[in-house]
Amino acid sequence: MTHEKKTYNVAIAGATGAVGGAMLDVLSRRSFPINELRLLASERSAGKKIIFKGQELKVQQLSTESFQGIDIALFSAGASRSLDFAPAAVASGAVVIDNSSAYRMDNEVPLVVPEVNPHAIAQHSKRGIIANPNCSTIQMLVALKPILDKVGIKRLVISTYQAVSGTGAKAIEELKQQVKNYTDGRELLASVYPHQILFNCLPQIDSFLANGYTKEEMKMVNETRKIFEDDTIGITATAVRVPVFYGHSESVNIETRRKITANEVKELMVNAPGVKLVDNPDKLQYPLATNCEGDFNTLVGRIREDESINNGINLWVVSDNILKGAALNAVQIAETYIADYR
Ligand code: NAP
Ligand code: 12T
Repeated sequence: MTHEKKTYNVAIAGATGAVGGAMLDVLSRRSFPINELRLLASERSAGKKIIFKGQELKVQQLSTESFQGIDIALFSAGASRSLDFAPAAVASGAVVIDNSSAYRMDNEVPLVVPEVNPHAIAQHSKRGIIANPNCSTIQMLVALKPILDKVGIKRLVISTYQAVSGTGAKAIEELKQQVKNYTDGRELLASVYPHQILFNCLPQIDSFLANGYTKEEMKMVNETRKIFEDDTIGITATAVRVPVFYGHSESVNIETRRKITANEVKELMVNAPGVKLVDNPDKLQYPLATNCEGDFNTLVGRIREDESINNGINLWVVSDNILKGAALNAVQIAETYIADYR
């Protein structure tokens, strides 16, 4: 007798976007066990055809009726769509894996990086929703987890250098247009970002809060504490948009609770799940945004002891923000969910 492998009905809300497109790619590359795949987007894209594994699928308009028979709903259509439609997906019997910021800090919604806190997925039953963290948080925590486990973390000082693809398809287009207009000698137009992004570094990602930080910076503070289940870690961040298409880079300064050497950190990184150590200064090799595209791993390098304090380490962390920062992490959550909780 042959046993058929269990398969699932999967919906993608935001299937035509930068993240949604990557979700299709990741589901295919990882041979996720799909029975039916339902592609959802706005009215604008309804009827559009998308090829998945050689099969033509028609995009449907996202509505409260979209989720009949769906087991897993991957949301990547913006926070307001998650707030409007995730409850309907849950009511239809689906588990929602949400890429937006809508539910991340909800006490009844687990916030998960599978390499870091897969056990939190058990909390999915409270609201039927599992949240995917912010892209900058995810890649940082993949690198920090082995250090946390080995010597503890007291404080983090972070600066990010984030790609325009994090903002979505329109921002990728805006940087391309500015490159083209520059080479054609025409005026550069900015509409997605408040200032020209070409040849610039914008110290603003998402909107400003009353404390002078941006929402993106505070996501790194609050999401890290939630995922590490430790509200005592000191965290301060500056999030910067740079004219890079794909790949977020981060400078991470860590004050550890106990001493660890740079060599010991390198050894941890060699064995860390989801990490690729790229740290050969002699050969001018270090993590680069141009080398992370399409890679499921987070690249870690420039590992040094911070000589200004007793227990300090510096890292340079780079990952494909659309993959580990969004689509891959969401699909990994789905894989752990079906393996352990279904
Ligand atoms: P994008 O390229 O702009 O794509 C947006 C997607 O949402 C498109 O498929 C769009 O469909 C759909 N959409 C927009 N308005 C809609 C509506 N009223 N009803 C139904 N669908 C609608 O953006 P993206 O980069 O893929 O990001 C999408 C979302 O993912 C973001 O808003 C954010 O919440 C989340 N995200 C999370 C991370 C993270 O850090 N984990 C990173 C990036 C993005 P149309 O084609 O019909 O317009
Ligand atoms: N503003 O999902 O613009 O919280 O790069 C992700 C990326 C918000 C989020 C960005 C953003 C999120 C960005």
